[in-house]
Amino acid sequence: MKKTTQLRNLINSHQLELLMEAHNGLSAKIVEEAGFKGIWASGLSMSAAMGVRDNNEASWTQVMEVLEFMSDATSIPILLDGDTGYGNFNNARRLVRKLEQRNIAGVCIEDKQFPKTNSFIKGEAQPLADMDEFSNKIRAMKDTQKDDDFVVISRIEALIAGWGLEEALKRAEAYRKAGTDAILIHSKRNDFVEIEAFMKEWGSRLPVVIVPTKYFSVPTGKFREFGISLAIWANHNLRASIAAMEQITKQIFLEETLINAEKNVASLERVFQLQEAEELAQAEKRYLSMNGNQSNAMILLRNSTMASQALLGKQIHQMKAKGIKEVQVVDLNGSENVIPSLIKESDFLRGNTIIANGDLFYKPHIIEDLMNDTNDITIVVDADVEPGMEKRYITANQAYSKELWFKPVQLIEMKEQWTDDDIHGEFIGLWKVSENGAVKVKKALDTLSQKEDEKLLTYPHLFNYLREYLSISVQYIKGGWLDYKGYQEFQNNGEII
Ligand code: SPV
Ligand code: MG
Repeated sequence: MKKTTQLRNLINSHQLELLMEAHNGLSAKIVEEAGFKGIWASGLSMSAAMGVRDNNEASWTQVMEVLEFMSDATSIPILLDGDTGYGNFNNARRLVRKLEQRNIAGVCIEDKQFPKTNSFIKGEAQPLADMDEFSNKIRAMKDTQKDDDFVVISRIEALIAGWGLEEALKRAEAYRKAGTDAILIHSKRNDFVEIEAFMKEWGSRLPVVIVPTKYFSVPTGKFREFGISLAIWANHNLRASIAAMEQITKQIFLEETLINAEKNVASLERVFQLQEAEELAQAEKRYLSMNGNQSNAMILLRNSTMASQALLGKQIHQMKAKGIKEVQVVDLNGSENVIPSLIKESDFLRGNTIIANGDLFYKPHIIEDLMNDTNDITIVVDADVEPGMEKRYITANQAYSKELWFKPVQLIEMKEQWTDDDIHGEFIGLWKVSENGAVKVKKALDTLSQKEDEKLLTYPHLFNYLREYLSISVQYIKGGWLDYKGYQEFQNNGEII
């Protein structure tokens, strides 16, 4: 249902409805999630959140920017606190046009003069708008709206300014005649006396809206009893967030650590959830891999020394040059073991994903061949291998051969130790998964991490497990690459620039 229609239905529902304040996209989302049927875009709260006063210090276009975020973030209607309409009838009717374009369901304007002041600051001293001029402003707004359901509410400040009930009723009637959809009767008393008196006289000529900020102790049942249509909890998200921010800021300032603060803040997961990060992840799966050849890459960075950073830069550059659009660098924070990070970032494995150690430097054809490979899982193996330390040796169904380069080669086993007779090469820390391969790898990581401490898992664990039910193809190379140590040696000799 259109947002305008939703708001109109709330106002005409013949029962008390409740709006909750929001002042940005985030708070608007929270209001919708809680179950409220509508949002009050409070002038006080939006201005305070911007760090300025509720005196039209934020321009109406700045307010509009905030509203756009709020509206995009939610599907329930937003009623804008439009202050005085930001000028005369002409400004107010332009406001209506712009609000409709941004899918804002309605606006409430108050019969004060621009620039206004918040009603709870020296209310008596505030000049009211001329009643006839304000009525014409309402007419101009109603004449301008394109959508019949767009709501224009007139807020009467006569009680705030101390002009009394009679003036309030006179104005309400004038605004009704001008075509307003509802009357907001405002009071700064801490009881319900003024509103009660107004309601008794007003009856049900038009729906009535209230803002019980100052008479917060009046039970909601009383609003129902007197036939109020809409009550607005006008500033409580703003005030709650001020209290929360002050508390956490003070705590972190005094403690100079996050140790105790962590439990007092929303989790990062909650932040991502409110931002709907998962929706983007799903969309990426759909739209980023449309072209079967489009690859992404994940680089696992073990340390962040200068040499490592240089290699990383080279590798990213090379990948981008080969058309890999998305390169995700995962910092292992000095850990030698890549598996826990692979598990953590496994969402990134999605098809045509290249996984590379950060400390690699290789000839461009190596990555090109890997990108063009269509097998589910392919590992790059250097056939030029000698016994040595810290290597991932492999045994394949076929040794490297100049003549038999076209024959498919499959992994038999990956080993931590050299064995004399059957080593066919060394895995260089560069591999690729297809979409199907990505699913299998994720499953394997899941199963393995349930069986064993993930910190103890290594590439040999992963590949030897996978090859039991899936063939892992081997892309042989002969040299043409350097790791971190090799790179450093040459660099020290001034031979690589
Ligand atoms: C607002 O929320 O900005 C309002 C309501 O206008 S009040 O602050 O009660 O005037
Ligand atoms: Mg306001």
